[in-house]
Amino acid sequence: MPRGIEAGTLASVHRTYARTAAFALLTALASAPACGGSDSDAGEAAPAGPVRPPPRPTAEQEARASALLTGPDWYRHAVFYEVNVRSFQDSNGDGIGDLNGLVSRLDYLKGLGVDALWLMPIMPSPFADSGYDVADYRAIDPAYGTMADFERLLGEAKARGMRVLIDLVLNHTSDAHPWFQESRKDKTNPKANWYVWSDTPSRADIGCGTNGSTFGDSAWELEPAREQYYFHRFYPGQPDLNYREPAVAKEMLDTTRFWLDKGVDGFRCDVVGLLYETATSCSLVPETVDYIKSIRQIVDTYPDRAIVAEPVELTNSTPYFGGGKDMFHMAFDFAYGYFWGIAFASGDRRIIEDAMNTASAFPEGAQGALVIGSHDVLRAWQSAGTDPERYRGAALLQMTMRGTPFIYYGEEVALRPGAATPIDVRDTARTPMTWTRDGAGHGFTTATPWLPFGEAPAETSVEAEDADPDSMLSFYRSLLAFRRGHPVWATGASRFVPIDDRGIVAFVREDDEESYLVAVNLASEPREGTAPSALTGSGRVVLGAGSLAVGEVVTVKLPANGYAVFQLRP
Ligand SMILES: [Ca+2]
Repeated sequence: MPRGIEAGTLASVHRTYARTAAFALLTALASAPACGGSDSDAGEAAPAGPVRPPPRPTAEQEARASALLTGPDWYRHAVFYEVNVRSFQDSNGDGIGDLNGLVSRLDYLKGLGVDALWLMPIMPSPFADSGYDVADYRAIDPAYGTMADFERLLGEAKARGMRVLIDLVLNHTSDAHPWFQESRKDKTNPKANWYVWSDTPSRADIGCGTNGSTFGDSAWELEPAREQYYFHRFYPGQPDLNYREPAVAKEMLDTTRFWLDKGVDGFRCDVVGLLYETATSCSLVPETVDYIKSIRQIVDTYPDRAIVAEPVELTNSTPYFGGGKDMFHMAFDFAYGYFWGIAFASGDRRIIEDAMNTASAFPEGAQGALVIGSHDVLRAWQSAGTDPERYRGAALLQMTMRGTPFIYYGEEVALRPGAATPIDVRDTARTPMTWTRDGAGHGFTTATPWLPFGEAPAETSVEAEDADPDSMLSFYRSLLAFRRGHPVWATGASRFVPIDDRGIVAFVREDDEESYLVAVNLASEPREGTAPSALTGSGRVVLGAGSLAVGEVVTVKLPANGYAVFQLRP
C-alpha cells in the first residue's frame, strides 16, 4: 500500500473497486495545491532553458527499434496507445468514431512513435457501460464498422509495423446478450446455469457483492420471469458469467482463439481477476489463476502475442504474473498510474517510490504496463492540477520507469475533461479527439459529436499543437523520440536513488550499453537534495533542466516542478 495515501481512503477504493468512487476521490485529492515543507535551499538557479531532444528519432534509432520490436519480446519495447474508437475519428459523418476513421489516423500515430494499439471494446453492445457490456463476442458493433473493416485495420496496422490488441471482457456480458436472454427465462433452459443465480440476493458460496456492486447498488438483481436474482459485479445490465459452468469456460476460451485466428496481437483483459468467486474471496482465487493459465497456453500457441491484465488490486499487480511466463505478459501498474497526482499535489514521492519498489520485485519476465490516465480515471490534465510542468514530469516518469508505456488517446495533446456524462462521470475523460483548430467538429466529425468536446478544443487540437514547439504534443514527440531504440528504458535495470528531499524522485536506469539518472521535482518550488550513492559519469543533461554532481554523494538540483534526464554513460 502506498504509504502516502490514507489507509482508510485506499481501503474504500479496494473494498468495492469502485471505479466511479475512486474517480471522485482522485478529483478531490489531485486538485489539492502542492505543499512546501522542505528545509533545503535550492541555491543558485538551475541552468536556463530545458534541453529538448529532437522531435524525430534518427534512422539508426529506427533501425534499432525495428529489431527490438521483432520477435516474442516486442511488447517490452513497444509504446502502446489506448484508443477509444468511438471518440477518435468519425469517417462516415454520424458523429461516432469508427474503425475506418482510426485507419485514417494510423500515420499520425506512427509518426508520434506509437507501436501498438489497444482498442477499447468494439463488439456489439447496448453501451450501458461504454461497450464493457458485450452482446456478441464474435462481431463488430455496426457503429464502428464491419468485420471486413476490422480486418482492414489489422492489415493497415501490420503494413506500418504496428500491432493491435483488443479489449476482452470475460467477467460479464450485456443483459442483451442472447445467452442471458435465454438464461433469464426459467430455471431449466439450456443456458440456465450460464450466469450466477440465487433465490435470495446473496449466496453463501460468493463472499462478495452481497452488500454492493462496484457501482454502488446491490450486486443482485431480481429477474421476475425466473423468480431469482442474478449476480452483477458492475451495472445491472452486466450479469456475471458463471465460469463454474464448463460450457461457459470453454466458450470464452474459444472466443480468444477466434480473435487470435483473426490476427489480433493480443488482449487487454478487463477485470480478469473476478472470473470465479469463493465464499471468502472474489479476487484472483485459485480457479481464476488456473483459467488465466489456460488463456496463456492458448495465446502461446500463436507467435508473438501478448496479453495485459487490468488488475483488481490497485497497488500491486504482482499476482497477475504468476511465475513470470505462465499468466500475463503485462499488468497495469495503477499504483503509479492512478495515484501520481497525489504525489505531485503533496510534493511527496512515497507513492511513486513504493510503486517502483513493488515493480522491482516482479518475477523474471514480468513487465509492468505504465499509464498516467485511462478511460476509468481523470484526464491527466486534472491529475496534474492543470499544471503543464507536473504533467510533463508525470509523462517523463511514465516513459523512463521500467516497463511499457500505454498512452491514453489525447494524452499527447493534454486533452481536457468534458462536462457531459451520459453514462457516468468517466465520460468526462472520454470526449472526442480534437484534430483541427476550427470547425464545429474539430476534424473529428462533420456531424454533431456523440459526446461534446472537452474544454479548450481548439487549443488542444493536433493542428494547433503541431505548430507550437512548446506544446504538449511537441514534448511527447521529443520524449518518445528520445527513448526510441534504447532498450535500457524497457528492460534495463532500475535502481532508486534515495535523495534526502522527498520532493525529488530519482532513479538510475542502466544496461550494458548506457546509463542514465532520471530526476523529477514534485514540488512547486526549486529543490536540491543529496543521496549517498556512488555514481560516476558526466551527468550531462540530455532532457529537461537541472544539475547533477556525482561522486561519493549525488547532488541533484531541479527547478520548480522540474525534471531532467542526466546521462552517466557512455
Ligand atoms: Ca462513424
